[in-house]
Amino acid sequence: MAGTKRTPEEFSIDPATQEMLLRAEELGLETAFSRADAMKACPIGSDNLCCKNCSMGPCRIVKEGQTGVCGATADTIQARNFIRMVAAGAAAHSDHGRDMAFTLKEVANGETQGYVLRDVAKLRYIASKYAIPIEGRSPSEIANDLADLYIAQFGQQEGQVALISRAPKKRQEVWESLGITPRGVDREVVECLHRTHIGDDQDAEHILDHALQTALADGWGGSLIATDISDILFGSPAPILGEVNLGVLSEDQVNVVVHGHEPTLSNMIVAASQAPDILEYAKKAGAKGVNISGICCTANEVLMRQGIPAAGNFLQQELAILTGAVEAMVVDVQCIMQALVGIAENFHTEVITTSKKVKIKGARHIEFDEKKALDIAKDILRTAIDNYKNRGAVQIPDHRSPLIPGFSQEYINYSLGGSYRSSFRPLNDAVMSGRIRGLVGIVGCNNPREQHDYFHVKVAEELLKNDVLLVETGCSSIASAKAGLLVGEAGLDQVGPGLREVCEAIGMPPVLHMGSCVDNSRILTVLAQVVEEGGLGEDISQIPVVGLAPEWMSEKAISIATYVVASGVYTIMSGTAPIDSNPKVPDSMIVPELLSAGWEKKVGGKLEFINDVDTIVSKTLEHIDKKRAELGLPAYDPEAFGKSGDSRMLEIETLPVVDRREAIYG
Ligand code: NFS
Repeated sequence: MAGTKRTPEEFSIDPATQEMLLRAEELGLETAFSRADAMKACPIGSDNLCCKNCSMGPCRIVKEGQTGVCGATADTIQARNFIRMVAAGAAAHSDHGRDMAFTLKEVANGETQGYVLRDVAKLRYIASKYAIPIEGRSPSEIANDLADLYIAQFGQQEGQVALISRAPKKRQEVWESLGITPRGVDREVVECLHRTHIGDDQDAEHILDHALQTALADGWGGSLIATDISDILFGSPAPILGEVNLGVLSEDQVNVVVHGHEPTLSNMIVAASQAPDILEYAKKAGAKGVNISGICCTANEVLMRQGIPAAGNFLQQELAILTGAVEAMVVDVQCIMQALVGIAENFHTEVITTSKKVKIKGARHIEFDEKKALDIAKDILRTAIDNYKNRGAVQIPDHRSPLIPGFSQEYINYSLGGSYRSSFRPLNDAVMSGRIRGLVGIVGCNNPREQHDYFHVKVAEELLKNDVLLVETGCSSIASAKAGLLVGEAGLDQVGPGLREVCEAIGMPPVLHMGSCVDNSRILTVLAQVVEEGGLGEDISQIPVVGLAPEWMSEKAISIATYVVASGVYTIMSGTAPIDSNPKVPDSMIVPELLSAGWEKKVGGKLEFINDVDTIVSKTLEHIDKKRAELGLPAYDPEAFGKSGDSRMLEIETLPVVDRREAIYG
């Protein structure tokens, strides 16, 4: 593909994206899509067969028997490069979690402006998991203790990350027996960098063991901390009606797009946008109001809690600016393209950086501080409103889709059993009976080297037809939402008969939106609860479940995939494999083998890179059926279902009244 020029339809399946790509072409502007065509990927780097960890190189391994100057073999180089990706991804998620923990501490001590402990029930529940006393204590006292415990997880040197105790017992034993139970989040990341320095760990398998340990510190550590605290501060998500795609931008309001990952700033901007003084200020500027929307995982954070519309996923960040309708794009950390500033120069859009950790040359910096959160959020909004008068020509694609996000573990538990008997029993039963064939999580990014959204949507559609219940997060969930799969009734005509019955009985869409990328930790705790509920084995590795990251591009995605595998789940990524075999370098076969068969033997989950929708779907279903058989569950049979639920009722209603009784009772 590289070097060739694709059409807008080849770039993306999303009509709003196609329209904006045409506009970019008319205006002669570059986007990540066109840059991906122009930038031929380095073939040695694609296989990860180069090493620049010291200055004796950089070394490139292109033929049999060749090593780096230090003697490093292809497999050592590939394993080192892989684990460095895990370290960077785990660091990004976990540093986000650390900031959340510090915010919790400040909120507990009354040092912030505008934040409250919104979900006290979750605070008490989480605190009780670690034996933090809760009876007779104020929420602030409990939150203070929980914040201290969570902050301590980062610098902990020995023992195990406390949140590991939330994994099934059997899983913990697997980690213990392999010596990969994470000790402290920072320690594992630092050790990755130490081991991969010149002259350290030079055994691919041994290096990759530590990749598992580090990723576990992310999934069952940093990311889970971020999710827990976001819920405590901003509320555990519950279903809410939302909308996605660039059509959510407004023609006659000030558009502020929040982009990045941390919910602390975006939630405050949402709150500030509703303040009377800000509305007044916007009206004086000639606008009808302030319209907040999100891009990337920040979008998911405010969408699932407050119903704030999402303007798009990762590859739509530049396109939002191309509409000419965005007064300010407010960014914090992660997945923010430097190209935003360049494209914004052609419009009136202000790109505003807000994190202490992230500045972009040419962007305005308004640093966020939780202690003055509301004041700063208002400052940012006033800057955007002041910019409204500079708006030029506007072209907002008329595409927006409804969705129902907000399926947290707490909500799924409640929806399945009600307030008094909340439980996962109906879910486990549905899997055991075969109404639901299995569970699949589809997560992760977009990648302009692939057709935008195509893999996410196509794989989802195929699995739904096969009665697979989907949980999604991040850019994947936004892709599915744009395709109409995240609404209850509308999505159901596309799903298999058994899954349809379950969705109708419970009143849920066939694709459950679980949040942002750090919320992949919710998928882990959901799987732990499935095990705890009983009937589907004693360990996550026994559940008929598969993890997919169809359009991945970031190091965070590699960390996620690794902790999902380490938790016992078969995981498939597609697009570019970060570690690939070169037939001319036999040693380059070793690491892909270690990640798949090697890890399966150790942890019960394996990581594979497959670049074809049909193969992804068939391997996913094959794995689910294999796990069903191992559990002694009935083989999946779509013929067995579809004779109850709403479709059956509709059929019965067409019968003469006298025949209905017989139809129902036989
Ligand atoms: Ni996660 Fe990918 Fe970024 Fe979110 Fe989207 S690109 S690894 S899904 S926004 S983090």
